[in-house]
Amino acid sequence: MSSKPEPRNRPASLYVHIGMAMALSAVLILGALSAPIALAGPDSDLDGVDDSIDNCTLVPNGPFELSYQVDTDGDGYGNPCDMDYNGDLITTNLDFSSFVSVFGFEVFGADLQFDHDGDGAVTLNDFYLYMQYYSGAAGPAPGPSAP
Ligand SMILES: [Ca+2]
Ligand SMILES: [Ca+2]
Ligand SMILES: [Ca+2]
Ligand SMILES: [Ca+2]
Repeated sequence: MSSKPEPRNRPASLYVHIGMAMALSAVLILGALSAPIALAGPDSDLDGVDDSIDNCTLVPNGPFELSYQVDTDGDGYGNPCDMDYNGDLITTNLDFSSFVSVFGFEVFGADLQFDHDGDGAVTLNDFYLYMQYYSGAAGPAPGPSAP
């Protein structure tokens, strides 16, 4: 009678190990999904999104920003750097008229294109951002791809 008795807690400890392995897997998967996009190219605005896939390469709108890569009108330029609302590739009084029509309001749907800072409303800060892109009738057009 020298054999040892089987440990009684083996099944419970097995479940603990399986549980720990599943928890570790979940942490690793979530970490990979939430990590900034790391590519080999430059990140000019240092927002954590590589220039090659950044829709505002000179305006921070990456994963560290509130407005995170939102491009409401789907033209390839993110809302923080796209003040060309009518798509004529120049930021003019025509765009400003559209901006004024929603100024001071919370915006939804297509009107989110006027919310350049991504806070859900069109306010003075959005106006300030708009004016950084405004070009007069005779000046060079910054257009939606300008910094
Ligand atoms: Ca970037
Ligand atoms: Ca856009
Ligand atoms: Ca325009
Ligand atoms: Ca806003």
